[in-house]
Amino acid sequence: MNIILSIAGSDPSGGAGIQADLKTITTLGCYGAAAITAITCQNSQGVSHCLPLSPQLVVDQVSAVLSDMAPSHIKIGMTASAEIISALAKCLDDFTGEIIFDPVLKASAGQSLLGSDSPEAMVPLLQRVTVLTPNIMELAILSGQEINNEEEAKRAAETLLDKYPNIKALCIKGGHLCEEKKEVIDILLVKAGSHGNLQISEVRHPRRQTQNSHGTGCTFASAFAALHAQLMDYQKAFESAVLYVDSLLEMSKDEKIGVGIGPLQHFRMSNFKS
Ligand code: PXL
Repeated sequence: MNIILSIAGSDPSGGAGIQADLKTITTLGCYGAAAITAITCQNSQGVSHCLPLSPQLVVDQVSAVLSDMAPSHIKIGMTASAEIISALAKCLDDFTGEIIFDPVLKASAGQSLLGSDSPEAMVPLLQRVTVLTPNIMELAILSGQEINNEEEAKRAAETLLDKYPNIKALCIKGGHLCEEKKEVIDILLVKAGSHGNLQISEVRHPRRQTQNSHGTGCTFASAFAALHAQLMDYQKAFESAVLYVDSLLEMSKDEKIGVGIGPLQHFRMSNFKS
């Protein structure tokens, strides 16, 4: 039995954040626990407010879970404030399992979800986590490098992997790269062996035409965590997580929930085989 703890913001419309994480973890056959960093008010049309919880309340939720059960993996999404990031980095110091960090900076509709204008606020967690799952915009901001193509994306990822020795694997979600192309390229970089040689691989898949894509980033990182807990291999977890999200986008495209960018329909995925 694999237990995954998600630490993320709440999306009351159920599309992103902790709600998407728990649906993903559940349909992939793991037990999901959840500690909330912030309450957002949002729906398929955008985020109207965001209230970060106090760092102590976030840490107390995490401690309540970790003192009672033993998650093998922790997935972190929206962190909401520089103070929550520092407090989380400190409270996860003794955790020895994998920590998958989706470094959420903005909602897809553009609102800041970091609560700080400076991506430097993320440094304490970047020093602590083992897997990073940025999209192209997050990768460009965190590395301080411009990204217009696949080669620049790999270079930016290498910069982060050099800078943060604890990060063992970095998944680049390529959906926002070359958006005019019919194909999406997702890239995995894994530090292999004691010298940290990099193994780089990619998965190419068709770009899905759909209005229902809210929560795709949260879902990918949670799927990676749940699949890695079972497969114990970065490459296999990456390939399977890409397939999970791609299948979910396809299966969610016809029915609309909400009037804006609709959510994914995780309940259609209970037969997914990794
Ligand atoms: O997908 C980024 C994200 C993460 N977490 C929460 C969100 C969003 C996007 O809206 O609301 C809570």
